[in-house]
Amino acid sequence: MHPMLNIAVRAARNAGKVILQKFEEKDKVEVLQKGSNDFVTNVDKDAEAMIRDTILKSYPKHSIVGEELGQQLGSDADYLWVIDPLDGTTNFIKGIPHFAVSIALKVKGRTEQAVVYDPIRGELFTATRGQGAQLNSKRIRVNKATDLSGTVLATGFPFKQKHHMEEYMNAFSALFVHTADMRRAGSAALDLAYVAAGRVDGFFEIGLKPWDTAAGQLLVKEAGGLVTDFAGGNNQDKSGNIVCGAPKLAQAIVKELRPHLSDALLK
Ligand code: 2AM
Ligand code: CA
Ligand code: CA
Ligand code: CA
Repeated sequence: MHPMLNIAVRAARNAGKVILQKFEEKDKVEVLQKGSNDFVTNVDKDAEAMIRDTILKSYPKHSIVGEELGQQLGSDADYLWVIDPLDGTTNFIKGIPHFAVSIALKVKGRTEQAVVYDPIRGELFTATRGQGAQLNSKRIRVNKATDLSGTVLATGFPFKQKHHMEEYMNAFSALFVHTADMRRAGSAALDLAYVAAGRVDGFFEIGLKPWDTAAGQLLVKEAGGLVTDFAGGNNQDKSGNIVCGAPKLAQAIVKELRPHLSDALLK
């Protein structure tokens, strides 16, 4: 295992311990509200601090950006760790055991290492660019679906962008009729990891942040999948609008969604 992936794994497991401990003693979780449906807890922050400490202990010059504690530029800006300490906070708060730690390392802007860790199930998804993706050290691959029939797709609702709800629902309906079923599990990082592992065939969501998808995108690509935006382009990092699956399936998803989406989402 690459030494930097090894550190990412250590950081994810350390954060997972913090999260699990608090999940079991729920009364120690303080819920703070960032927006009308945007929650954060002391656990998100503690887990992010744990990840930062673990990374900086080994790589004190590296830079880090995370959802809760913002960006911390080290003297080496070529190495940027992109972290979501707790992806699926709403599930965590409600007591739904489905959330993850997501850690990616970008070197000069390109993602080289990725970890998505589900502490409840003890499932560790890892990838190094060019070396494939693994679940608990076993090679994983996307399902080789070529069209929508029989597929199960994961998605997320545009809870923060309610102005996009109507077009999302129209696009959803157009796609849904061609699939076997859809899932909305509440952790984008795990949705991507599940695509990589072939547990769902594809995934799409609008308005995600870099820390939601940085690690998951590498997992999907290293598992043989295609990651794209809603126009079939490559702007998903900037727009946060993301579609993925086996290459032909991702294209089939784009083809169904695209006619129902406004220009603002087609990037
Ligand atoms: P978070 O838990 O780290 O905030 C799922 O759609 C994605 O959106 C998750 O990655 C989740 O990340 C984020 N999210 C933020 N607020 C949400 C909400 N109210 N409901 C569901 N997901 C939310
Ligand atoms: Ca959040
Ligand atoms: Ca997230
Ligand atoms: Ca989060």
